[in-house]
Amino acid sequence: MPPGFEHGALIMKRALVTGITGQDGSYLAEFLLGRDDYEVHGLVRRSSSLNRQRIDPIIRNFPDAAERFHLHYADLADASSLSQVMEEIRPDEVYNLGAQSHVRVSFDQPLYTADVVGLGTLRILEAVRQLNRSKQVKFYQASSSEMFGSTNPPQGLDSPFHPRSPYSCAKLYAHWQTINYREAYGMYACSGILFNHESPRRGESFVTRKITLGATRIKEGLQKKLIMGNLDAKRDWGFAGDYVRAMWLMLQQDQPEDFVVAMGETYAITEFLEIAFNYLGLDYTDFVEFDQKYTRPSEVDVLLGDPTKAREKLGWVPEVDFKGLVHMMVEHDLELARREKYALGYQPA
Ligand code: NDP
Ligand code: GDR
Repeated sequence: MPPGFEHGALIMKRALVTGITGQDGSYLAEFLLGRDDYEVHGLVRRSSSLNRQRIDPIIRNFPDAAERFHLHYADLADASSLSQVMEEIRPDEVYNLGAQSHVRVSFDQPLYTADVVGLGTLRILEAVRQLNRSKQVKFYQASSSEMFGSTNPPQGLDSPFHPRSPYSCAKLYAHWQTINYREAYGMYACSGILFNHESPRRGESFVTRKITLGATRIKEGLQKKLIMGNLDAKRDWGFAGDYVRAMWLMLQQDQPEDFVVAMGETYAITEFLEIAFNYLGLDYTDFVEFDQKYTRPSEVDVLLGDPTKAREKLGWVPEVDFKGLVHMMVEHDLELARREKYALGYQPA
């Protein structure tokens, strides 16, 4: 009988995803629903207007979404809401992706960031521990390459941590809490240390999306300049759709372990700019200007991950390379810019 079947019937697993409205949450939900043997439950926060653009297509694209895709109100800042949802859903797998995830913003809101990213993880770990008394729940923590901060590249599982922002200090706290729950309570808990991953669904204020939105709007005559911060930083950038597969693979192993997920290549922001603008027949140096307000009090200069363990043990292979990622994002945002231009009354070419 194929795996996932018992007495001829498909056994459904229940996944609970915090941060389902974010970039990764939306890709992970699609990936799990695409497998047929998952019911996906996402946590959403109450806001004055709906913020579900990334997950709306799921409801359209999966005909059985009404049965297999469910949203629940809860907040990582509110322990009682987490316990309540955990009890109600009784998930098999929990993916903790919710966070105030903007590094620059964490300098403006350090306490809030520490609460949601650091204590929020502890709150959900506690809710999982309570449920673990009656069933085995597997837990995935979205840890970050930012935890390596100023550590010399390449950064891997044996590298020391040196966080450089309130965000990364909070992520490091959550990383160690995850490990401690595994060691103290025997919980199946994994920390995935993921390097930067991007997509057309990336938030508009992260550097890659800011570039592809800016370049395409400049191309269509909707914007004249692109104002940015430190262009010397280097990042190891991959495609978010590839990275959510690694999260799932981590929870399918015999033993819970931590993994670094990265492409193993690093590029300067100027290289991202060059590929994006060149694709549109433009030279970025004609349009990019500097503003101090986009810099950080302490910067992470170079990130370059070592994904050897993820490749060897999980069999994880990314499908989109750096150039393919930049082109995918530019093509998507060019279409958006064209639609914006058309809506403003320009005639389509
Ligand atoms: P996003 O910023 O796109 O999404 C963050 C999600 O967290 C949103 O759904 C947001 O909800 C939710 N959230 C924020 N605050 C709370 C709260 N108080 N309670 C419950 N949910 C909350 O992040 P990504 O998808 O890019 O990243 C996913 C996770 O992976 C994050 O934890 C991030 O820190 C981490 N990470 C990301 C990397 C990357 O390169 N993308 C790399 C390494 C780690 P809402 O829509 O309501 O704001
Ligand atoms: P990062 O991503 O801080 O690596 O965190 P971001 O895209 O914000 O910055 C990358 C680098 O670009 C420089 N930079 C700018 N950044 C932004 N946002 N806007 C600018 O105008 C700009 N100009 C230059 C930054 O200084 C930085 O060096 C992301 C988030 O997704 C985290 O949640 C995640 O944990 C890490 O990636 C891995």
